[in-house]
Amino acid sequence: MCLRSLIVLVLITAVCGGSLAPLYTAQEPIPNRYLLKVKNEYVFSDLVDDLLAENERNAQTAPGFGHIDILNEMDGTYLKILYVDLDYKSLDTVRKHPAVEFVEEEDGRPITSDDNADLDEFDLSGIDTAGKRDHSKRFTQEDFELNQGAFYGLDRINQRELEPDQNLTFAGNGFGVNIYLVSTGVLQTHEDFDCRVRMAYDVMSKTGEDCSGSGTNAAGIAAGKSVGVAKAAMVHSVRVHDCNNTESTNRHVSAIHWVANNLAKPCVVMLTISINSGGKTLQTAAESLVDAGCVVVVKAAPIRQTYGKKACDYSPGRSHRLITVGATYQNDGKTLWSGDGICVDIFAPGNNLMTTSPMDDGYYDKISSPNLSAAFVAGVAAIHLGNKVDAADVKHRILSDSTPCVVGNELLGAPNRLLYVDPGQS
Ligand SMILES: [Ca+2]
Repeated sequence: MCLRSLIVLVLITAVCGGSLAPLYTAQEPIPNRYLLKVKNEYVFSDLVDDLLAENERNAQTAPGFGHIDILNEMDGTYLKILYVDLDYKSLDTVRKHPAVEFVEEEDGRPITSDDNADLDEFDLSGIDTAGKRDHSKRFTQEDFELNQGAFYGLDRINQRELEPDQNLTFAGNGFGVNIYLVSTGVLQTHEDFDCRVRMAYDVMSKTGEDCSGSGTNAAGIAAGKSVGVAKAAMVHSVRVHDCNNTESTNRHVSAIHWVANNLAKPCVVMLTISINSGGKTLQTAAESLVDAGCVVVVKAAPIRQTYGKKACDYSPGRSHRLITVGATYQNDGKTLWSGDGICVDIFAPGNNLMTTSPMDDGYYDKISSPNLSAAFVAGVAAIHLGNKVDAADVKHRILSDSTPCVVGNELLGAPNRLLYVDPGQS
């Protein structure tokens, strides 16, 4: 083919918009619902105008056919997403638009961050209590003393050896650092938070109340004054799960969009969501928070579906730009229910730990959850940020500080690193 013909072909292709943006499918798609990732360099409103005009044309030429309804506009500096309802006639039109980077079907699966459900199949060894809440008890000082083992996480991460030394101190407290917890809400008034939890945003326009537990449990480990790591950090609760634990990708992306547009730095974002198959938009959204200057922490995989599963199969944890956390027992072994494989960045305690309960102000839960492992890392990230480590360097700092070669059990390619933070002066 001569050069001139080639140029003409390229021009025709460009003018006709011949290439289709990738379409990512969902396991259980909601009919007609799509998330459109808009290229960051494109003027968002221009795309909206084009789609509205196309919808108008279709309404006039073929009523009831080819509709495009815009349901949610997320136009941010680092993330531009449109949530739309459209029929198949308009799908290719949308995919051909030069502003559209990719299209993903909205997933209708019930997805949940509540990892504390009934999980009898994991309770195999007698030490694995995943999903068994020693539920919501008002612990007395005596209870705390009798349950020192439930604080093994705090004790373990500030020392290299397995044998606990009862020292739970850290070189820093995360003062001035903002932890955004995108989850089920947080019991703001709990005594262990010392007024450091703020109801930042509720995607469902409710009160931000935690009716599930994952959020309050994770907030305790990340920032509780007695059960947590960053004892002076602020927690901004962003609620995305309703009380039935139903949710949608759109809702999560909306929450992430809100965080990106409202964040105060320095910032750590912890997401308790983790979905298998698909999740391209969710992963892109989570990565946009790194672009915005935050450290982003997620669990390796959800507890219910994890047995035998790789972290790489889950979004957003498969992203190498986030910190993806696997879970260990008190003996440093990887838990049966932890995600593993090469997409894990680090391991942290996650089994049978004491943390704040959503039930009432003075109540505590003794639970197991991969969200708790991620919360330990979020707390340590907050300590580093509070100690003026640059956000862009925090992941490297956490990985290089980690204790190597102590995590037991088959890791299936995951790096053998256990979370470590300096104990400081005790
Ligand atoms: Ca210790």
